[in-house]
Amino acid sequence: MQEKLSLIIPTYNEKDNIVPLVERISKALSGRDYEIIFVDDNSKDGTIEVAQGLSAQYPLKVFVRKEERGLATAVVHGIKQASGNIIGVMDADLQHPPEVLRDLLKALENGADIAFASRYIPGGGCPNWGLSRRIISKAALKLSHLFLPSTREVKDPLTGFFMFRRDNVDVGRLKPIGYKISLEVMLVGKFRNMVEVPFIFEDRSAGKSKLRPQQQIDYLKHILNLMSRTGELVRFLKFIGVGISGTFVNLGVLRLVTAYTAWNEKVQLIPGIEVSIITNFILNDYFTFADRRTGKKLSFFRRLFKYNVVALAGAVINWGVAALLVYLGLNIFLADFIGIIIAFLWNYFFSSIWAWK
Ligand SMILES: Nc1nc2c(ncn2[C@@H]2O[C@H](COP(=O)(O)OP(=O)(O)OP(=O)(O)O)[C@@H](O)[C@H]2O)c(=O)[nH]1
Ligand SMILES: [Mg+2]
Repeated sequence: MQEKLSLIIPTYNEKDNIVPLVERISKALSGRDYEIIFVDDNSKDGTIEVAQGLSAQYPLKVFVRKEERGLATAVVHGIKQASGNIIGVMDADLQHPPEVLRDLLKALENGADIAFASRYIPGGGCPNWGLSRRIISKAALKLSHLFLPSTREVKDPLTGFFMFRRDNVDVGRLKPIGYKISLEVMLVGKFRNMVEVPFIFEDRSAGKSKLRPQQQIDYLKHILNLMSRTGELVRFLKFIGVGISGTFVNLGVLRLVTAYTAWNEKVQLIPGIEVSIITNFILNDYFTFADRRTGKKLSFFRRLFKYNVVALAGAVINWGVAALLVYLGLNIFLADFIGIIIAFLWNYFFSSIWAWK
């Protein structure tokens, strides 16, 4: 039997988009069991009336929230009202072409339990974006890949256009902040088979963007919140703690070496660096990445070797960044501090994606 699709569409002042949107959805989904759920945050431009006016002709419901505002929480509200087992989420402004709904459905029918309409796989894209929006979007993507490792499997986990089976998500646990509902669903749900289908992010058909700088702050809060809920924040803090311990090991060994050898100073620095890399490795192996040690083919020595490569490259990066900034006129301590932060993020990222893959 065909599973019912509930398509959740958050709206805020989208009056002129509603009719073409519903017509295109209805064409794209003809012959299929579905409902459209609009969740509107009390628009004053007539969106609600236009949408309600279509409910006699199309399988469509309109929910109006008066107490709350926000894209992602509106979507959660809609999911709670849905009667279908397949949940789809899309924007109202026709930037998400309704025809792609068929590809998303096909992906679920072929065994995916969540399917993302992706801007960042071959065939997808956002050709009309300016440079600054491109950079912000890519930076946001890198942040999620860096700090929330389970998002790395997906090239565009921040898309607002996706579909999943409701049974895979405990809806009561969805507590998103801001805009990125796909990230919240992906990390709260239990998905084994995640698939992406390409789509071209079109120009807004009518109406105004609701994107505000506040959304970028909300995004950072959401990442931090998800890190804390998934245990990744604890992992990150452990990595910082281990890094600090390594600094003391490095200095302690340097003290011994300078006390007991008469080597050249450049050589005297080396044992402390290598010993601290090894103690950092052991602590990270048993402590920070304990959950990634078991069941993996990488032997202890392979992991140690890889971590060594990462940490030594990190040291070179620290030095290179600091030297460049000093060359550009920055104070040497500030330059070194920035070098340390960048090298630290490098170490964390490559430890996570390579040494303890
Ligand atoms: N219910 C509800 N919907 C919202 C809210 N903010 C935005 N939306 C809807 O969420 C969808 C995406 O918002 P947009 O403003 O288009 O965001 P965007 O696509 O990232 O930005 P543009 O490319 O400038 O359009 C649209 O359907 C909006 O109407 C809100 O606070 N509440
Ligand atoms: Mg939009």
